[in-house]
Amino acid sequence: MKHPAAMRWGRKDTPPQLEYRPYGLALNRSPSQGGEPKKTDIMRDHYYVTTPIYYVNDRPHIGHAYTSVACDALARYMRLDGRRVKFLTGTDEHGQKIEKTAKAQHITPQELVDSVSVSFREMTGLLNLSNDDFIRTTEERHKRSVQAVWKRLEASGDIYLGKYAGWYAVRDEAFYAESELIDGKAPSGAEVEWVEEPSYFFRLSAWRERLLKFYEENPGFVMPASRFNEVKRFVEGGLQDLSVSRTSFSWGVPVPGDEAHVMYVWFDALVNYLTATGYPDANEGEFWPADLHMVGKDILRFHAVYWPAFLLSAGIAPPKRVFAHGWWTIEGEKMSKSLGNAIAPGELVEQYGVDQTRYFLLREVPFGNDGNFAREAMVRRINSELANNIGNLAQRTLSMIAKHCEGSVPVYHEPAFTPEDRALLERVLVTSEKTAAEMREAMESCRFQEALSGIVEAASKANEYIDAMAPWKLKKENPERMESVLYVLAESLRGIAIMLQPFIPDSAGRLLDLLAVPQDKRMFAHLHADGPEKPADIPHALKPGTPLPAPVGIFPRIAEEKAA
Ligand code: ME8
Repeated sequence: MKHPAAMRWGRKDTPPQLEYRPYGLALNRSPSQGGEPKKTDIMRDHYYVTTPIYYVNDRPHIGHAYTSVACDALARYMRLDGRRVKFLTGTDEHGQKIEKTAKAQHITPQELVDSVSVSFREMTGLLNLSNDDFIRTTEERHKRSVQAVWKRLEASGDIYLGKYAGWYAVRDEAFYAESELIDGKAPSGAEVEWVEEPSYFFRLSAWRERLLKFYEENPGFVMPASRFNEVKRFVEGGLQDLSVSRTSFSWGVPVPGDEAHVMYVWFDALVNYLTATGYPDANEGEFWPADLHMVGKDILRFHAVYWPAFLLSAGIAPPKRVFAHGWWTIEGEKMSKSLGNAIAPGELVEQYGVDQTRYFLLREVPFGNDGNFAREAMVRRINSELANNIGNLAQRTLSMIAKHCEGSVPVYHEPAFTPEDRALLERVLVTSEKTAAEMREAMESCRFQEALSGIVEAASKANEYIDAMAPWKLKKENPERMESVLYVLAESLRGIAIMLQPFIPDSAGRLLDLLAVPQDKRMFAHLHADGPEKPADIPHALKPGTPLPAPVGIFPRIAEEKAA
């Protein structure tokens, strides 16, 4: 059956009523298919995003899950927006903290890192992360890479041998000046110990002006902006040379040419981002510089001060951006080992579902701010937005189609879309060119909450439309109009499901399956009907008559008592 409205795609005498600007998929078109590629197309081609590599002295908890899920949403979003993505995560396995933890457990550091690294690898499966690589700093490829970077710093004259005498916090794996201590402890509250030993230093003090110049030339280097100000103030205050090797323990990468020293664990750890691009064999590789290092606010200094200084000294471009996110408290309390209140990602996934967990983490708090994890809030979010709003829209639409349209995509009957139809489709699809542009901007600046609330709002509009149109009444009065209304709703659902994919990939995918949307028609560019090749004033990609699978519920309600 040919969809009557589809005819309009070929009609030259009907000018499109809305301006049509292709995006997304167009980026993948070769010049022969679509003219000269724009400069921005090339710039937008690659996207490299990283999580911090996690210390294996601790089991995965909600803090790790948070960073990882945020990076995954970005990676998935960028792929759906037509970019070639590399998404890296992994484990940080050297240093005194790991050596100490192993000793306390009467096992070797190697045994410790092998067993705990597995639990972080398992977390990637649990949370449905789409990482392309999982790096471990004990891997051979990494040792070669760190040593190669070290040699470059040495060659540039920024490394010298001296003696460190000062405070060190094993928990933070960080050196502190006397003036930084608060009541004899690190500013983080970690215990410090006095360290006096031979050490190689990195001439960080010489990098103050060059770093400040780099910040000035790259105003988006650290986000949020308030965090960038903190970084700048810290650097403006003057920098001391940084101890980059240790001699009092051996669990680390040996310093080339002086095996009595192992490299400072943060030097070793930061280089992981470069190792994964193929360094040094492939130089910096096609994905360098990284587009985004996602980190918690506690480790911003390492990423925004030390790391660009190391790279600039090595003659390698620094990453384009570091985003420092906030911290979660648990039911109002600081998460800590002594309180034993850390929540394992597996526990949440088991109780609420993987997409529900992902959704809550990114929806609840503006990214960058601190947040509080409360089960009650989680259940409320899941029920009101996923189950009652989006789930209900899907359920009502799909079950009416199953019942009254012989279980296949309904026909949109001419004449053309009514103002109400148009308003909804424009909100969900066409203006989603606007919505999509807004979403791209939101995603590029990690405003996940905003991106999600836009989608939820679109679903509310669709629910208002279904109530106003009351297709159940039209069944007798005007069955053709009922079909048109259900068509518009199915199209809206398609748009909503496409946009939800980065956040809740499994549920969104199943929703698209229920709409029989082919796997290769699920990119952001497909929000506009069949993609940029088929401009239409109002998109309608779903083909009337296409058989649909029997509808099933996708967003279950969580029983309130479960929350207790
Ligand atoms: O720092 N809320 O590893 P890590 C939010 N190995 N995020 C939290 C959190 C919380 N309550 N608790 C921890 C390291 N995090 C280094 C990184 S990268 C070259 C090396 C976050 O396992 C924390 O902010 O201690 C950090 O970004 C991440 O978990 C990893 O912490």
